[in-house]
Amino acid sequence: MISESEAPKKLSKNESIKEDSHFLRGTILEGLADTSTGAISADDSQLTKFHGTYLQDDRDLRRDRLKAKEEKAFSFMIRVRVPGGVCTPEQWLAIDELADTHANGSLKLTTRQAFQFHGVVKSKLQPTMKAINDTLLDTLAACGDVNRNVLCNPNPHLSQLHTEVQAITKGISDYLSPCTRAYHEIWIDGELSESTQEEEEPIYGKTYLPRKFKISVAIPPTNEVDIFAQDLGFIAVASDDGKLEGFNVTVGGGLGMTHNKQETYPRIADVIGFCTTEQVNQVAEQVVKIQRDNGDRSDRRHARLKYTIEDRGIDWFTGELHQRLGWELKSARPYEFTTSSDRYGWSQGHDGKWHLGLFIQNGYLKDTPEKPFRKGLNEIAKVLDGEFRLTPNQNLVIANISEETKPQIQALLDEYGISASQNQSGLRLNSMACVALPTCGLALAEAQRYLPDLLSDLEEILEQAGLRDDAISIRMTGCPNSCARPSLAEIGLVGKAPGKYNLYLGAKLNGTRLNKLYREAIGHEEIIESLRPIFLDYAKNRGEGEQFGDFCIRTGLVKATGQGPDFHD
Ligand code: SRM
Ligand code: SF4
Repeated sequence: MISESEAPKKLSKNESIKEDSHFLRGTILEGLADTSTGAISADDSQLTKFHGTYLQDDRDLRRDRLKAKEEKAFSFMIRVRVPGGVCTPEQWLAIDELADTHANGSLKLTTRQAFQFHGVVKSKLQPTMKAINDTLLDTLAACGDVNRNVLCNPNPHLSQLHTEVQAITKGISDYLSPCTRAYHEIWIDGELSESTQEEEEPIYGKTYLPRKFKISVAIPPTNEVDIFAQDLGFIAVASDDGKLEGFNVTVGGGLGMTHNKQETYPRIADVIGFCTTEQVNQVAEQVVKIQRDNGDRSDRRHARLKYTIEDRGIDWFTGELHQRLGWELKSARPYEFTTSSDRYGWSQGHDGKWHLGLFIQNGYLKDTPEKPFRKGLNEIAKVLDGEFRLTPNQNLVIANISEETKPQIQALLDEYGISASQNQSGLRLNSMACVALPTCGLALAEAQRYLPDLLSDLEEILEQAGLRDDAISIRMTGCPNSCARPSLAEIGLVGKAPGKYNLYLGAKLNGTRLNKLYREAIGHEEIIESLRPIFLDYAKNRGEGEQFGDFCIRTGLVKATGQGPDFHD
């Protein structure tokens, strides 16, 4: 008789949805054709994630709709995959136009260098997806239990290395893209193919991965991509003369957790070795396959690679990887990260081209009469001879601008008030907030709509303390899923209930140390009154060059945290 502990665990519902979906087709097309509702079926809404779109409803309108006995105000969020965040001016213009014609007039630059549209109604979903594909960007695997948008350092000008590494990033993204023809059939052709040719997913198989999978590629000394938050990471290693030699490999990072569930926690990735440039895709494939075969398919809260590694040990993981590769990773090479912040303002590259780092608050672009930034960026796209780069900090780099075009771009920045919007405190320049309300179905509290006001109040204290220009990172999310990576911010605020946040302190600005719980379920005034004495003390008593997160650890406000459940204490 099989004992209870040996009996195979019941698979989560999503596993049968995937299994029965005929490579992600489900009944999506029938659902789209049904005009009696603005929604699609629950099962299909799990499948559309793999296609890059989520069924949502406007949570601000829920109560009124319920009172009026109307169905929820359903619409779709669409996430556009942009490997390494690189987007041509033509693509920018097309995406920008779609925000007005097909969505709610806003554009969100996400923490994974992607675009999001919100408020796309069902009748416009298919035309929008098709129009996105016409731009040569796509949404396949932007969400779902597959490899997501691959991140890369957004500053192309820092060295020759950056161009090469961006190409490798795009290569990984393409290599791990799902092969299903369902995407093309549903969104481009509008009908399922009658072909009886057997379909295959050589890397993922029929049930794809147990859970989402995330990769980023970092180029030291900067860590904008938050490499230690990723399931799989590649840290570029260069020779003394700046030539790319290969990559240190990291595995098992991830930040999502659930309040009051000790068995869920953020985890910093382990560095497990070094591979050459040519070996990158092989390593990526085998890491994905280990997770495909060993990840927990019974409990989606325990299904990320970080838990597979915690449960079985990093030595098991590395051994399994070596066995599958048929060769061993070399020892990891030395590397150093100085910051995970973006760089702002103008800088000139090794080839004479100009690059401009722009602060976009929370990555949220929606024009108002006072801040017509989308319009301004649109006008810039019309004259730009380089490209846009979305950053993993929800900001924007306008890259590869020629000497001749630079004055024109500067004039447009001035005309549309974008230049003036760049004069911000060090805290704001290092802030991020996730979308949260009203669209995110999982939000417990506000984030994007609230952080700007909280920052204004905190800035008064910073001014008083003489800290206005100090780079201190602060990140807020509406729930502990951690979409703005709050556990890696020197000040992390995680929504617990409407108007209430857990306050975490003590991460390192370079993204190598998690923060730790300092106050629980506090509101606006308590957040301010908790931070006030710390800011004042920091201004007065910090050591030479000491960063805020390090100060919080040294002065014993919180203990430096290692991994796992320790985070909650
Ligand atoms: Fe996220 C779910 C938004 C980056 C961890 N995330 C969601 C959903 C789709 C809510 C849902 O499942 O219904 C959010 C949509 C909100 C909306 O209305 O648009 C959402 N996540 C975002 C974005 C847009 C935040 C932002 O404001 O920029 C980011 C989109 C990235 C992209 O372009 O692909 C975003 N999400 C992240 C990150 C950061 C990262 O990847 O570097 C994390 C933490 C890292 C990690 O995965 O460990 C993250 N999102 C989650 C989780 C928790 C996963 C877990 O392992 O526990 C969920 C919930 C889930 O998957 O069940 C989630
Ligand atoms: Fe939604 Fe939570 Fe992610 Fe914020 S952190 S976007 S509230 S899932």
